[in-house]
Amino acid sequence: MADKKKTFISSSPERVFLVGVDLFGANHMLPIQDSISELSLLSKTAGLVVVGELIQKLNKPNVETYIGPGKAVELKSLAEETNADVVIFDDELSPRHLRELEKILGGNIRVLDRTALILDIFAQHARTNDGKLQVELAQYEYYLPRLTRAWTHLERQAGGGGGRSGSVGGVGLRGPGETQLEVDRRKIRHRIASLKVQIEKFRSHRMRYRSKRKKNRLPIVVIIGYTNAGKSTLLNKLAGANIQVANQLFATLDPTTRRVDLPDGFSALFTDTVGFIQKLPTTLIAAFHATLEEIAEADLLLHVLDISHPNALNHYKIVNQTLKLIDASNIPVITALNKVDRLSHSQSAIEILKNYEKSVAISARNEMGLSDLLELIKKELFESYQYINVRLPYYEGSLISLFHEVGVVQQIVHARGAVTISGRLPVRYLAQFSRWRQNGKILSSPASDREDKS
Ligand SMILES: Nc1nc2c(ncn2[C@@H]2O[C@H](COP(=O)(O)OP(=O)(O)OP(=O)(O)O)[C@@H](O)[C@H]2O)c(=O)[nH]1
Ligand SMILES: [Mg+2]
Repeated sequence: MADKKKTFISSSPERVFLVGVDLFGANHMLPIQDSISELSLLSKTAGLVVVGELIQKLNKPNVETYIGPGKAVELKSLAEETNADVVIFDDELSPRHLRELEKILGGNIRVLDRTALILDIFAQHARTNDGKLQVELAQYEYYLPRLTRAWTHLERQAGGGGGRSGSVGGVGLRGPGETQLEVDRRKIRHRIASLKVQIEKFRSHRMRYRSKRKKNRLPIVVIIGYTNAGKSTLLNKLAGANIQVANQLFATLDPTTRRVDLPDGFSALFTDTVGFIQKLPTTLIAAFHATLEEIAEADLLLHVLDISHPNALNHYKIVNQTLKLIDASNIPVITALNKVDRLSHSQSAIEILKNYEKSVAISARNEMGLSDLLELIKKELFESYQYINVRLPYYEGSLISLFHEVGVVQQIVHARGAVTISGRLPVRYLAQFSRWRQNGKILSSPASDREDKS
């Protein structure tokens, strides 16, 4: 494969002009101004400079130009006045919208939408080979129907280097490099097919790893939440992990799993995942197979919410909505209300807690509330465990190992061809052991017998 990703050192960051539409009657998850502020943060995360914004109230989007045609002309002059290289719309634009808008804006200003911007950030932040392949696939699938537009960009760049910054790999153009986009649709489809095969290989590898993990039977807690809520910070603190933390959107793309010790000798596997955001197209969510698979396997979801964010309640709803979209709303959830260190005294965490079911107030950064959180997680995961004392003959080897796999062993005594185990088991396994149950405590073993304490 020819050099797929070029590195571009641009002399100055690209300048972007943001456009939002306040659609009448639409079910907005965030007020339009907040949605634009988020788009502005996304732009900064992508390394861009925001030079202006425009919001239009509309009953419905214009079929050709999304905003009204008159507004589009106004946008052109505003973008030119502010020396913008790129105009970014807060909503996903159809290929037709993109074509028409580019016609109006002329050859020097590119038009992108929120999805393309997020894809660009993903392309910059993907670390693992698997993650990179998934982002590349999502980019091709997004750009395939918009290929004419990509062509015009590339032609322009080939003929003397893009916008003012001269950066050929500007926002929305990172990832699949020129060589990939210069080929025809057939070749791109071919690449998509080959990416899918490679991604499938990673997937089956993960499945094998997972079934091994399953055999290990440690419960799985998946950390989810809005982007920038503090998910990675929390896992770093709980497990001494070393995941990159940043005051950026989508700092994490690839799941990381670590073992975390819970109170009373229990433990579980915790996985950090990609954050959610409003207006995230389902096609983009679908690109995150690895994260989705993790979520589907979870025994418990740990929803991290930045309670100090002015839109916290909206973020909470958006995450729950996304869980529904990906069919994960039946998995039990605990909410960690994070960043309480940033709350002012007037915002009593106790008052806020009342709004959320099964929640704990924490500060991941300052390690506040973490033991309460772990206690709640332990309860949620293990409350169905019951104390049992069994005497298993050695020929019941598979039951002996099952106890170790699924239970929490407190004491083991080997004596006279049998092993006596006391400890806790998930209720659903009790029946298998009932035949070997004994009452009372383990008798102290004769001196000749080996004794293991675990
Ligand atoms: N004040 C305060 N800041 C926090 C706390 N926890 C995390 N942060 C900050 O919030 C920002 C985001 O933290 P991350 O852990 O990267 O958040 P994330 O949810 O993993 O974000 P993405 O991976 O981008 O979705 C960083 O600047 C953290 O230092 C907290 O308890 N208090
Ligand atoms: Mg993260």
